Amino acid sequence: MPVHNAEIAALFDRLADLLEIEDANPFRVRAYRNAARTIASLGPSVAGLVAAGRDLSELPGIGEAIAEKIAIIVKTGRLPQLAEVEARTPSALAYLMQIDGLGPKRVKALYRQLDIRSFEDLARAARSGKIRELDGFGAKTEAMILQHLDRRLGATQRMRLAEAEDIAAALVDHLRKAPGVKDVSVAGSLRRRKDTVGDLDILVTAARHSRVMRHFVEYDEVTEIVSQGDTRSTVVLRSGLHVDLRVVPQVSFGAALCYFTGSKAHNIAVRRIGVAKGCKVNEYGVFKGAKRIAGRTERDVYATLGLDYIEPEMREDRGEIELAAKGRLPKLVTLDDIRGDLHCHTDLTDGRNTLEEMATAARERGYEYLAVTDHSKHVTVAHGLDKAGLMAAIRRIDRLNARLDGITILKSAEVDILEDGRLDLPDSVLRELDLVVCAVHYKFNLPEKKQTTRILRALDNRHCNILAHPSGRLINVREPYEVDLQAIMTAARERGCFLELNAQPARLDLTDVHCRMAKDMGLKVAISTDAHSTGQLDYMRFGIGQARRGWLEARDVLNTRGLSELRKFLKRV
Ligand code: DGT
Ligand code: CA
Ligand code: CA
Repeated sequence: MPVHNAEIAALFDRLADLLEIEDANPFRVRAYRNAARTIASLGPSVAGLVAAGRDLSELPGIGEAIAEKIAIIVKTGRLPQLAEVEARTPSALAYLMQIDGLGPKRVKALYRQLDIRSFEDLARAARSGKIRELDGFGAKTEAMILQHLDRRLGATQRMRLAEAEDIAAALVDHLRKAPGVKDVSVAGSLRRRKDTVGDLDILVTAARHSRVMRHFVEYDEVTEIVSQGDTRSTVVLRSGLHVDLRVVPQVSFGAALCYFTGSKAHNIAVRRIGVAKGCKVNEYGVFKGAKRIAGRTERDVYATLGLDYIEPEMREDRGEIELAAKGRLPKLVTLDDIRGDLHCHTDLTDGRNTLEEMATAARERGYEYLAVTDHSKHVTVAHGLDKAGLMAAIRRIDRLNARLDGITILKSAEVDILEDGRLDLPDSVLRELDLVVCAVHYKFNLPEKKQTTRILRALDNRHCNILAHPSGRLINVREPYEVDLQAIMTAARERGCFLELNAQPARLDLTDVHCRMAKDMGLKVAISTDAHSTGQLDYMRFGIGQARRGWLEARDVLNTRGLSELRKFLKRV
C-alpha cells in the first residue's frame, strides 16, 4: 500500500513538534514544517514521484536530506529519526502533543516550567492547580488535560473491533489446523460486534483427547499463558489482548455459544425465562430435571424457551427477549441490503485512489451508486476543494459516468461546517451536487449549546442532506463533542436530512444507542464507509454491525434504496 502524502506530512509535522519541545534548532524545526506543508499540498503522490525516480529536492522546501528521508518513508512507512526522538521524549509529552488544541509551545511550557515528564507528574500538576497558573493556560485547559488523563486510564484496556477482528481471524485460522478440531467459533463481544472488545472468547468442539489446547498455547503470538486446562485456557497475545478458549462437546455447542456470546445481561434474562418454564439454562444446555432438552444449536436453545432466534448483535437485554417471545423481532439490515456507499474520498483530496478506481471498486462490491465526497477547503487536507475545484470534479464525474457501465457516481462533497454553522462552499456550487454531506472537523470543544446551534444551522441549508460522523468521537482518542443529538435528529427529520453511521473502525459514529434513537423517531440513517482507499469500502461491515446493534432494518437505512428512490429522499422539501 503506497504511503499517502498526508501521512508523510504528518510524520514531519510530528518530528517538528517533538523537536520544538526539545528546544532544537528553530531552523531545523522550520525546515521540517515547511517540508510537511509542501508535501501536504502537493497534487501528485510523493510515493509515485519516488517510484518514478523523480528528484524530490526540486520541490520547494525540500532539500537533499529531507528528500532522502522521504524516500525512506515511502519504502518503509517509517521515519527512523522520528522514532529516535519519540524514544527519548517523555511519554507524557508525546501524549500531550496529540491532544487537540495543545500545540508544541504549551507542551514545552509544561515540560520546561513544571518539569513534567511522566503521566504521574502531569496528573499531580493538574490536580494541584499548577497548570492553570502557567502563562497561556487556564482552568479550562487544566480541566481538559485531566479529562484526557482519566480517559486514558479507561481507554487503554479495550481494543477497537477491527483490530480485534484481525487478531481473532488469524487465531481462528491457527486453531482450525489443530488435529481433531471440528467447529471453531468466536463468541463474546466480538461476535456481538461491539465497537470495542475487552478480550477474545473462542469456542471449539473437538474429538476427545485432542491436542487443541496445546496447539492453542503454542500459537506464535502467545506471550503469556495465564492458565491451561483441558476445557479452558487463557493466554495473552503479543498485542496485549487476552484470549479465553473453551473446548466443549458437540451436544453443548449451541448452549455454550449462547452463554459465551453473552452479553451477561442477556444471559441472565434468558436464564430467568428458563426458570419460569421450569428449566435450567447453562453453558451445557437447557435441562428439564437431569435431562438435556436442548444444547446442540443456538436455535434449539432459544426455541426450547419459546423464543425466536436472537441475532448476536441484539443480545444486550435491551428489550430483545420480550420481542423474541412475541415473535416480533426486527429483521436486521445485512450487508446484502446495501446498494451503495454515500461517503468516500479520492486522490483529489486525501484519498489514495482515483475516481475511476473507487467507482470500479464500488461496482465490484455489487453497488449501484457511489457518492464521491471529497473535502471542501477548510479542513486541513491536501487540496481541499474550492468552488472551481469542485466544479472541475463535477465535470470529471460527468465524463466518467458517461463512460462507465453498471455504477453511477453521485456528485457530492464533504463540506465543512464552519464555526458559525455556515457551510464551507457557496450554494451556487452545492446546487450542482446530487447530495451534500456536511461535517464538523474543527472547534470540537464548543459548549453544547453552541455546538448544537452550529450544526442545526448547517442543517438549515437546503442543500444539506447528510450529517457525517455526528458526534465526532474517535474511539480511544477523542471523546464525542458536546452536542444535543436528540435536537439534531429531530431537526434532521423535519428538514428531510439524514444522519450518517460512519463505518470507519475508529469512528463507528452514530453509536448503536444513537441508531436506535434515530430508528425510534423515524429518522433514516446512511451507513457510509468514508473510505479513503478502495479497500476501505469493505469497512461497510463494521457499520452494518453497529446498525444491527441499533436494531436497524433495511427500511431504516437510506442506502438500501435503489438509485431512483434514493434520489427522491435526497430532494428536500
Ligand atoms: P468484553 O470482553 O468486555 O468486551 O465483553 P464480553 O461480553 O466478551 O465479556 P466476557 O469476555 O467477560 O465474557 C464473555 C461472555 O461470557 C459474556 O458475554 C457472557 C458470559 N459471561 C461471563 N461472565 C458471566 C456471568 O457471570 N454470568 C453469565 N450469565 N454470563 C457470563
Ligand atoms: Ca470478551
Ligand atoms: Ca472473556
